[in-house]
Amino acid sequence: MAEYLNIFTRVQVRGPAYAGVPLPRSDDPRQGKPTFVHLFGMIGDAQVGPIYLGWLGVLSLVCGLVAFEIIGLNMLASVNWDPVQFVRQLFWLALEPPAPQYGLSFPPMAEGGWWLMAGFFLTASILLWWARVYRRARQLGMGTHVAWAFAAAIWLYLVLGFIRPVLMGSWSEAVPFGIFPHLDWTAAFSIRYGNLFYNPFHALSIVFLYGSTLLFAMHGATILAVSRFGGEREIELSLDRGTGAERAAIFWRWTMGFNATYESIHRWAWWFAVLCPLAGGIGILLTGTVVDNWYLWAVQHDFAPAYPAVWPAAVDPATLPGATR
Ligand code: 07D
Ligand code: 07D
Repeated sequence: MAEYLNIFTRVQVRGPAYAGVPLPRSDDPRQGKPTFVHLFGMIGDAQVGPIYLGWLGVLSLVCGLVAFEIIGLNMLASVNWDPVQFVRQLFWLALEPPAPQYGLSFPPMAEGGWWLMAGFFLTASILLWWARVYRRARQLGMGTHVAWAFAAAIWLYLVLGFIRPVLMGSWSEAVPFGIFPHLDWTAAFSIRYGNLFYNPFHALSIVFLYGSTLLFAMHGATILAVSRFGGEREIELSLDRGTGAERAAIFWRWTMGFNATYESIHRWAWWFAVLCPLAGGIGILLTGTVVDNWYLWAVQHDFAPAYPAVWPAAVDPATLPGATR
């Protein structure tokens, strides 16, 4: 047997192509003849295809493509249809939402109308893909955990681009399309609302983000470390623990006194991942609707210190008359 205690190696087991379990009669046939790619086999399964497309998949891809085209062509138009400048400035180009004076109305196409349309098609694409994920899981007799985790990400996406702008009464509150422009929006949002670090839901979201990487590292490492004992056969081992599972558990009980189980570690992972955008979405939803300045909010709730009295007087801009609470 191949020595398995290595970070990179993966033994490639090659059987005959497998189309998957039979599908219900109401389903479409799967597309494509399966092929084998050795390179893919190094990071996953060497078998590529067949893929299930179905009408949800096709519609989602079409809507995604429409959104992608609208965004790309608007960016190209913004550099006067010059392909060289398009490539050179790609990361800085944007399709911006409408200006504040348009509120929630439909603005002229060149002043945010295209943004609304791209947003509509992107959202349709994402929701259709969600339905596809849900349906494929059901058709395979699986649980729908992947779909609900995806829904948590979609929640944050909808809060950022739809729910909060609607509550604020203006599309101008939403995120622009573009690589760096969406980062500029993120930084500006934080400053406008008094530093997002003082938003406890941002903090919670970070806890679950960092926690997810920690759990992922611990779990991935543990399973690799016991793979020489068949430890990566996690499902069999959660029903009937073998020596790999025992060693993995004892390792953590020895090093930190407590161990997750072959089953519970996946619940830890699922909840940490899901709670990251779930908590984040709550934090964004509260910003500007309930709380206008997170620093002042934190001072008020003994969560942050007020600026100390110094001479000459230092003025916190957030406390100036124009600033709102
Ligand atoms: C690795 C799975 C694969 C997914 C990838 C992303 C597109 C966009 C479209 C140019 C982990 C595919 C990218 C389809 C191309 C056009 C129009 C997932 C993996 C590879 N962001 N963000 C990125 C999105 C928000 C923030 C990168 C999307 C919020 C910061 C990528 C959304 C805020 C940083 C990207 C979204 C925010 C990034 C890498 C939607 C607060 C970075 C993403 C729909 C949450 C990082 C230059 C990645 C970067 C980055 C996509 C929303 C903040 C372009 C699709 C508004 C601070 N974001 N983002 O790997 O390098 O995710 O930016 O909500 O530093 Mg972002
Ligand atoms: C974006 C969910 C939507 C994505 C979907 C996928 C496609 C197709 C295509 C694969 C990511 C769409 C898919 C389109 C893909 C292909 C081909 C999830 C998304 C549906 N922050 N911050 C967070 C940190 C600061 C700010 C969360 C750290 C500053 C704002 C996270 C730091 C300022 C927002 C986080 C830091 C600021 C956030 C995101 C450190 C900027 C948000 C969680 C160390 C100056 C978002 C409550 C997530 C949020 C968010 C981390 C700093 C602003 C935990 C570590 C102070 C405006 N920040 N941040 O899952 O939820 O995103 O806030 O400094 O909106 Mg922050």
